[in-house]
Amino acid sequence: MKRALLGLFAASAMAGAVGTVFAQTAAAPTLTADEKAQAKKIYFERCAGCHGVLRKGATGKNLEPHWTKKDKDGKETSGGTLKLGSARLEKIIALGTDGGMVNFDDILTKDEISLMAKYIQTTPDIPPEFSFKDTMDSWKLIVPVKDRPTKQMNNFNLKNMFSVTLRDTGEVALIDGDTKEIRSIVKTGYAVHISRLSASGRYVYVIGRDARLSLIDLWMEKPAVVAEVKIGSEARSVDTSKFKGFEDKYAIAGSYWPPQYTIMDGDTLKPRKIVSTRGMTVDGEYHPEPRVASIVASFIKPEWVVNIKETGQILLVDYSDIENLKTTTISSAKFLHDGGWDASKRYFLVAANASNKIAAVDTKTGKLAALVDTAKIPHPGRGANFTHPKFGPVWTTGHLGADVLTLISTPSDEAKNAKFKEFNWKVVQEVKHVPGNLFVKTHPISKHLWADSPQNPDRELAESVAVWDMADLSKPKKIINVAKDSGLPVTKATKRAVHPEYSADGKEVWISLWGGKADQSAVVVYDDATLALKKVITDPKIITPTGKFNVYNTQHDIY
Ligand code: DHE
Repeated sequence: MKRALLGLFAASAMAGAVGTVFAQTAAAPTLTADEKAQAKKIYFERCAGCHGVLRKGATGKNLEPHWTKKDKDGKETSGGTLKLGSARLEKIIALGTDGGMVNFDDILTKDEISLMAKYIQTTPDIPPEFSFKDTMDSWKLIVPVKDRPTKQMNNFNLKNMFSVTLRDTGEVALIDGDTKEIRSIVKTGYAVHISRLSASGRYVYVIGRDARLSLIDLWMEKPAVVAEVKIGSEARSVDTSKFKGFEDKYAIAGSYWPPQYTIMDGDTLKPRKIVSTRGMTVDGEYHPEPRVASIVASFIKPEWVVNIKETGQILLVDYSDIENLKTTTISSAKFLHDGGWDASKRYFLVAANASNKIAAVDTKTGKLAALVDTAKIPHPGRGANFTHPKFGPVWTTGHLGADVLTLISTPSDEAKNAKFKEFNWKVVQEVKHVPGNLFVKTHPISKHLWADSPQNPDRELAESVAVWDMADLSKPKKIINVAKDSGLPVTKATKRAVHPEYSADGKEVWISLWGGKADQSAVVVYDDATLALKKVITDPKIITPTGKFNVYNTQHDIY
């Protein structure tokens, strides 16, 4: 069965068509209360990430009734805009589009598809807000600080522990990087998304799509959740305070709904402050749902870089005095998503994905350093830094929507790299890959650059990763079929090879096989120097592994 190219990350030229007035539309289809409740649930689980809770569009299309319903006279166009209606919507939901919408005919039943086609012609529901009191009421301190160990109680090499997202079971597996044994499986939020580390490396913060934030203490004999809080109803990002003197002091988590970020105490998750992100886009339009995309902690100032998706505003939030919070607002480009530091950790590079740009912020001066045009839909994860033989330090992003990896020259360590200044903030090379890439990765001691392609419609490519020799990128890349290497039985669902992550010593690369919801899957480990298969970590509990976060590399932002 075909799976459209961009999968969950559908992109569109219609993105962000906010507030347009269209011709009078026909009455919306009616739904019973039960149908509406069912459709709302499906929308939250499957659609909101790309199209937005208010359906105003971002990575996915605008899905408001002025566009999804036919006109009163049944016309399918208005002012040059294509109108949809039930039959066309059902087809799009079932089969996807060349524009990037995923096909859902292998996930939803025919009745569910028809229900969703009707639901998105109705006026979007506005979900409730989430106040400071709601956040406080949800807060659970499971093990108070005074009852926690005062030293590490296990003999694990915590530096080389991996927090592995088990997406569809709402858990993370803590896997020992030395022995490859599962040390603990911890219940977290719904469709758990990312893990981040405290500055000390003791605490793991895990955020679920349902905005449940879990704090795991790695010092316990068996690492477990010691605190939990809900920071809204939908979320994707979390980080901690990493500047000297503030280590492990605060955590910050960003929500998609309501659009706001929450600052908490780092060791308990006790809420301290909530800040709304509603406001003006870089184009000067008010946006009611500017979602918080990536957040990263600066090492050179007590600041977080908070990227606001729909408005394209990058916030530098100074946490040195959270009662009197100071924020620098930097205009970049709309649809900010994921990103990472350059090698010097002075510049943060973030994809404005549906704008086909990378924005670079200079966190030393608090100013935009550059806005770089790239190929379609950059998706760096946190990117990959290395020294290019001709262009000096570069930061790399892959693309969901283009068949290249883009290398951007960065000024990292200006004194040492003055001779490369003329290239700074330019795309110095595009390396041929395949579309449907999500993550790239390398390590300071490695000579290899790894890239996945899990969203590629070709099963073989989705199940493989590509590896380049960074000393000579013109050499043919090596393709590794991770699904075949795993030795797991072939099942109906594609086993998408996703998210390369290095071990703490930079000698191994771990790749997840993101298989079907009911399929036992694996994390496959390769030797980075020889590219030989080293170990297949599998277990009945390894279901839908996706992101993996090595403690040391995540703690120090090594990539
Ligand atoms: Fe992610 C990072 C949002 C779908 C795996 N993802 C991020 C970040 C954001 C984001 C904003 C950056 C967080 C940060 O650095 O603070 N992701 C979204 C979506 O809105 C989207 C497109 C749709 C959705 O409904 O959620 C989405 N993401 C996915 C997936 O389907 C992936 C592939 C599998 C999964 O586990 O859900 C996925 N996203 C990841 C991973 C990272 C991530 C592994 C962290 C990468 C890293 O190395 O730091």
